[in-house]
Amino acid sequence: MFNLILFGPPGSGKGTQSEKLVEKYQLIHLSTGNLLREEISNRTPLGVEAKSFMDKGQLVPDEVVVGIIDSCLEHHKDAADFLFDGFPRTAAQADALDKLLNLKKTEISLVLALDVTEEELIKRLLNRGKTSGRSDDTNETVIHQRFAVYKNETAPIAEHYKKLRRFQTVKGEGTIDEIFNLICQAIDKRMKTLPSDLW
Ligand code: B4P
Repeated sequence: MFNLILFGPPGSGKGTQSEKLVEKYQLIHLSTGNLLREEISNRTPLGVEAKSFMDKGQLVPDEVVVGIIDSCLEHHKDAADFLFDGFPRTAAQADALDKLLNLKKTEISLVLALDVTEEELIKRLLNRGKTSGRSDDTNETVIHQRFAVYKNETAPIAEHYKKLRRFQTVKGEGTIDEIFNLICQAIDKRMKTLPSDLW
């Protein structure tokens, strides 16, 4: 089994690179951002609740997001390899993910963090906001709030994966293909060090 976390601040390219990675490595893509936006567009009660947090640049409460991931893992009971995109984002989510994977007798194989300067992130998000219809991308105050949440709540969980020697930083600036190649090199290297019956 191979379980990858794509880590990094808002706009670092997690979603963009995930699309290419799931195709190349046949991973099941679990993006909490996409799953939440799906709830919003279906106007479910969960979506209405999530929207009120996302529009302000805040994180959706842990129990909501962990519940979504739990049911997705349950839905893909027989699947082996997962790509977690935008999850975990808090220490409580990282802890919950360890427990959920433990129940499946597996664990995180690798965490890849996309490294992008704040200046470039702002440029990308405002640019995406022009076409995506995402209200959290059009307002620079909300974007700064998302960066603050990332620094305070998400970035610190890197330590958990560093202790396990599963954490690696990848340059997240350059063309999409250049970054994709760097990510693939890191994955291929890690796969070589895992016993073949584990992936
Ligand atoms: P997400 O959907 O995860 O989105 P993101 O972090 O803003 O963006 P991502 O890093 O995926 O960027 P992308 O590839 O699209 O989260 C949205 C919100 O949902 C959160 O703020 C939060 O409220 C909520 N949420 C999600 N998960 C949660 C959780 N676990 N717990 C609680 N709340 C949660 O790239 C951005 C733009 O850059 C795109 O337009 C792309 O085209 C462009 N781009 C990408 N790579 C590029 C490159 N190399 N060069 C130039 N442009 C590039």
